[in-house]
Amino acid sequence: MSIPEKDSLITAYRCHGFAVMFGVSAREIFAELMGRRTGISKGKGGSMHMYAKQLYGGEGIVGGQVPVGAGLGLAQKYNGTGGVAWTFYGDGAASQGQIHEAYNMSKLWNLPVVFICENNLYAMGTVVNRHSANTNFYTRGDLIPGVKVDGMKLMDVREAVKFAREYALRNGPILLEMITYRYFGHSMSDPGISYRSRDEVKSVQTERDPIVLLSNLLVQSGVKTEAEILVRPITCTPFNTSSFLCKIYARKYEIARTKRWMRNWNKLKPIHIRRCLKSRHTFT
Ligand SMILES: Cc1ncc(C[n+]2csc(CCOP(=O)(O)OP(=O)(O)O)c2C)c(N)n1
Ligand SMILES: [Mg+2]
Repeated sequence: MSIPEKDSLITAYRCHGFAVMFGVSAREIFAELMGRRTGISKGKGGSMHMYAKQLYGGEGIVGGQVPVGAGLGLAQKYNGTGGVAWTFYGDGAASQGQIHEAYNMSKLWNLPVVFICENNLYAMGTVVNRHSANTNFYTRGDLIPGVKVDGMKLMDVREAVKFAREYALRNGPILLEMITYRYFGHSMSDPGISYRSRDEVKSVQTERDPIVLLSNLLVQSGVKTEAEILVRPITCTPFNTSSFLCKIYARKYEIARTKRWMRNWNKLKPIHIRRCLKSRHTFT
């Protein structure tokens, strides 16, 4: 997946991965989680509110980001940037009125918006068929075409995203429903097993997990052998500088050691917080 610099993106509260993708360092993310002023939102946003250039959050109000996403699409079109606005929301948000208002205006003006419904089958303590009459979220955009994608298959996601971007630029909005799964409860107060069985979670983890599926694909297509795929223990420490990444860790660690906060950390096991490798444009 490759998202050009000019594209904008907005999502709900599960935004850490997007922050990394838009170049925020792991250190700024962790600092934000700890409420520190060195965090990406100066410690005032916390887990749900992370921003970067062209990343518009991180929004805690379920569904509230979707009309803003349509607005981002309007901005892209008005300014003639050639970019698209990626607008994410969950299955729990998909039946809100404001989502449908956003669909309507984006189709009326044919805005370059890719709506992505991350259907992980559960909202807050409830399963999709208890809150939605039509659980085929990709069909719910009225005149907006929708595609159902297996969100657990990396290559499927990649192709769908590529197609949707092209489509949105030429024709206006499109809706992707990514079928995925939530392993954990909704939040810390939800153990995640009162509305589903442990067996269900286990079976997805063993049969449909994206890492398992990608590994199988690599083996089946002869790109890697099973032995190469086997997970090896992480041997990278600041004192083992055998690889490129380890060299980066070591350099960051040496710089960090000169800082006062790090000296106070000496009692703790060293944790190496490196600037995450910028992943935008890394994959094509
Ligand atoms: C307007 C609004 N109503 C209720 C909540 C409380 N709430 C937080 S998350 C959530 C469920 C969202 O489910 P979904 O969109 O499927 O996202 P998921 O947690 O599965 O990623 C609810 C009801 C909220 N944050 N905002
Ligand atoms: Mg959900």
